Amino acid sequence: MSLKPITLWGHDSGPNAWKVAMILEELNVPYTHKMIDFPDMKKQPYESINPNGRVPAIEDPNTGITLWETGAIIEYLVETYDKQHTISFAIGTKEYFEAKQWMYYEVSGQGPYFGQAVWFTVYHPEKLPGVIDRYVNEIGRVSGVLDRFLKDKEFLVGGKFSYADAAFVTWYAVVPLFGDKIHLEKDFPVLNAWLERTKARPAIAKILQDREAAMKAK
Ligand SMILES: N[C@@H](CCC(=O)N[C@@H](CS)C(=O)NCC(=O)O)C(=O)O
Repeated sequence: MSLKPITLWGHDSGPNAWKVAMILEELNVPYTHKMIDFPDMKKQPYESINPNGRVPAIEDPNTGITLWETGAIIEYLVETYDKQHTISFAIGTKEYFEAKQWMYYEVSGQGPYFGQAVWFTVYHPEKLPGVIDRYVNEIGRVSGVLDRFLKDKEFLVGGKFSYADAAFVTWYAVVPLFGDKIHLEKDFPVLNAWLERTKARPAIAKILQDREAAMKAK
């Protein structure tokens, strides 16, 4: 069956929509990645696609479904378009639930902490060292969890690459902003090797290149 392209609403530098692009690319599902600036997300017509005024959101002409929130979108994409379970797991299996566990950890435990660490380090008008420390320390804590769990494992779930691994990649690109405070290679070598393994996949590497090109074009 030939699929019509899914519209993916994203932002050139924001990490979240690029996670969705990785999944679409991995699954070979056609899509059009439309960029929207932060102020325009909080106005019509975009607000009728995502009332939360953020990206990502998708509009899927094949099913008539519009969705927002990265985790919900990724679950939808794999359950709709990965019937062969190339990057996901059969419904109801142990691995199916474990992959969800890691993705929920990513959307609630990685994204918000990494995002606030960036906000308070780079954008917040006052420098609040206690707040910066709190969020940067959380990056260390979350990274420690992954580093310990991945010891002797190639990927997070079921011994194969899955959407759960892909979900963590883009937020790690912010780590250089914190200078000496976080050294992935030195402090979290297992995590670092897993990120490199994941980033070496052709679909993931392509999206990271697309993101760089979109940021440069801005
Ligand atoms: N929980 C949301 C977070 C979405 C989010 O914060 N996206 C950022 C870009 S990566 C955004 O749209 N920011 C706009 C803003 O903060 O005004 C999700 O995972 O989809």
